[in-house]
Amino acid sequence: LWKLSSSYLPSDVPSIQRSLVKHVEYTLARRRYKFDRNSFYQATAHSIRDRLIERWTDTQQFYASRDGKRMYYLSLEFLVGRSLGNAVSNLGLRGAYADALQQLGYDLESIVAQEREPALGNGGLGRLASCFMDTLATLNYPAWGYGLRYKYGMFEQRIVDGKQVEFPDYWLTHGNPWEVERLDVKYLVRLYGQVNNYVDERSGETRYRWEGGEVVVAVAYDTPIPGYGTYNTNNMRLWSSKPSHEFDLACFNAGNYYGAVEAKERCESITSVLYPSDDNDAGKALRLKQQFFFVSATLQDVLRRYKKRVAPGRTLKHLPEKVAIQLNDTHPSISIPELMRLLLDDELLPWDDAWDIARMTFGYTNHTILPEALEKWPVPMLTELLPRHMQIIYEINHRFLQEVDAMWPGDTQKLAAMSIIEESTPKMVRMAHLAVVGSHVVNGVAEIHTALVKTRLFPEFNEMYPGRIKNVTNGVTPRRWILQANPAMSSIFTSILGPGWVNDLRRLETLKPLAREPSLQRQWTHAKRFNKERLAAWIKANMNVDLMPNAVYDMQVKRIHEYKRQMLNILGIIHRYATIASASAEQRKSIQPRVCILAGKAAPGYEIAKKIIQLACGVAKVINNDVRCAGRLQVVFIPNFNVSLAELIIPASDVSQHISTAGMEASGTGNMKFVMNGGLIIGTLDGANVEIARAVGEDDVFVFGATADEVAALRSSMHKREPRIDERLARVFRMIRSGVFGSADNYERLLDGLTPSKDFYLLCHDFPSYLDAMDAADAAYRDKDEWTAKCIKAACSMWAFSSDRTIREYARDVWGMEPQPFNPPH
Ligand code: 26W
Repeated sequence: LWKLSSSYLPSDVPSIQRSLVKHVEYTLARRRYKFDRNSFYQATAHSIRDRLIERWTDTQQFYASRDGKRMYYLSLEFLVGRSLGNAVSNLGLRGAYADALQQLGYDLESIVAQEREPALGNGGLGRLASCFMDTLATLNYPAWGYGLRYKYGMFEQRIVDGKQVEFPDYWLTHGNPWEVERLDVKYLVRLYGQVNNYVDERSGETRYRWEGGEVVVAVAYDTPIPGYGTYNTNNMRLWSSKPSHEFDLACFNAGNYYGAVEAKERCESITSVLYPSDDNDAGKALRLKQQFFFVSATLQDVLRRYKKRVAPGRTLKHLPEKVAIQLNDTHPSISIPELMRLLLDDELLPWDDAWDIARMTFGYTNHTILPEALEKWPVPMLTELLPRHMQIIYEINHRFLQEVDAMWPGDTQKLAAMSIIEESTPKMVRMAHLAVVGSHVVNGVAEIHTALVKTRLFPEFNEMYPGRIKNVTNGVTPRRWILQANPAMSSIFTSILGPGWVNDLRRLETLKPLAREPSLQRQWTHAKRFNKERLAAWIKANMNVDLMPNAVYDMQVKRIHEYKRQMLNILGIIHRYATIASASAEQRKSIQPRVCILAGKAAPGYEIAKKIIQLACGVAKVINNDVRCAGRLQVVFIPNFNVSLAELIIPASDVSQHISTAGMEASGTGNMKFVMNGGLIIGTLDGANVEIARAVGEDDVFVFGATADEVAALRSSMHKREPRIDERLARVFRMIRSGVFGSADNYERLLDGLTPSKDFYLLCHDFPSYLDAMDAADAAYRDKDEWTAKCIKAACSMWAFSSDRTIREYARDVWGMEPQPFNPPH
């Protein structure tokens, strides 16, 4: 058997071709008919998958034999994007597959474009998880991602009559060649039920057991995660819910056939849909079920793997030496009481031991300080769904509040502020407090964000646990965001530096002294031009708009949110329009041509965000049809922004906007991607913009607006402020109210929020300095050579924003984990 299975698949062109045809004929059962492009996409995916599986199983066996520390990244979201292009490139087989396909009459790029991307995430947080997966494999860290296999991913956004309409994203229509269904890897997950106690005969102690209720099955779906230029291949395990047999018997025997079938359907619904909101927790019971279902299956799996390995003297006390679990925001933080329950009720450990183990195992990453995005669950809901967990949370809180009282004796205000339970009606469990208390490290995602986490979000916790809150600035993977998204620019880097820069972004620094060299500048300008034309061709084909090729391409693409201030961008665009419209034909010639691109989804229930999209579309329609703007200004709202579109849009940008009200964007990761692709930032001193400005130099970032400290002061004096607004802004408001961009009634709520005394996001305050920053960017763009030099220098200063740097920091400061490279057997 060993002899039969131990050979490896060859990856020369003829072998690849044989594997492609074999998959079309046998895997797809399309022998001798229907050899179309989609069949070849499926076949190519399966052919690559075979090669991934070899590396993957070898790697996993190797990790098991080495018994080093492993990290598990728990995330309710993974925004993976397309896999084929990424896999061929990470495996170093792009050339071989391109040749193999070409000789069969297909072009790799159009095959890659056949793939439907899984959108199992909302935005920044989910995409960050996927960038981390790429880096963890590339740097040979023994790590697994754990998540949920939603049947419906992030909704598809269409623009109908200038408004967002949501359509379901059933991404599995054509199957998913990247996953391996593990029908043998399954766990039972309990919901509801009751807690019974009994006396342990050996110790005489009272013990607890959670019993009854409904039992759901979690089935594993595994996806191999290849690293770039390494043999190591990690795993992402996503759970899908199924009804259990145990469940059948209980319900069907009770004689309620229809009720039982309905209940079975409810089981499957747990993993049916991703919640498409990234800013507030609607307090939905189904969402809590998703979180617990995910956590319970994951912890059972992790503990089973840990226990499988028998080593002398090893007990559960040593778990934190072998296992690190990272909580991607509070979404999986019910892990903390669940691990406690497993250790107390199943393993019969004493409380203090269990607590030390749990705390040393978990790390918690905070991604937002916006109060409305901090998760809280009503105590009655938790008590019903997870009665034992509610008990454990109360016990954790009781012990924690004793510590608080010991530190600040008699300070009831401190107790109320820090308690895991909020004394409201109904009472609420503050998941962030639970996560801080139950983790050994809490981290923010950019320097300014971490500072605000320490001073504004958790000041008392920071005092009580000095050193627990750390900063680990986000990063993005250069494999997807430079190499794959921008082949034109990548080939410039590779031709000068060789291919090593992809795994060592610091090497780009050596290009900075060449930034003014004409030959590099020429190549750079060509690449940018190529990327703009590539985007313009897509927009022509999909939206029937002809973009000017020579304009400044100005972009703001991200989730639509008031704090991200797409509205400020639109107000700026209207101002530009007004300027053009009132200029003489002669004056108009001196106005810098500009293409403004916006894209992003609004949460389905977020009315104001939807109005912002409507205004953007209304403004685009008017401007694009006004002859006075011809050759000067165009505006496009690209529908259904997702990872694949980001890969197309970002490399075409000259400038991009990251203009959140200071203090509100935790980090941002789009900002990093744009600069890496040779675009400059117009931005506030918020999130990672601050660090990017420091890395590339203040002169090459167009900074404007109130700082985070000023924002705080301005808000507290807001009601006292004189209601005077900038004359240019007043003109913009008048235009919107005049109805040129569609009935003013549509926009009244938007404008009403912008009176200076109500303007929470400080658009009025920042508007003048925003226009100054725009003017500065326009002026800088006029000197083409100088502009190109700025872009080259900026792009080549971005090494610290590679997720490789980020993950090394986590490994050192949070996980205590070493790389484990596996040397290929051939
Ligand atoms: C409870 C609903 C919910 C769902 C998702 C609340 C909050 C979220 C996320 C925290 C939203 C998110 O994606 N945050 C973003 O995380 C990125 C990665 O760290 C940061 O770069 C962004 O600044 C932050 O907004």
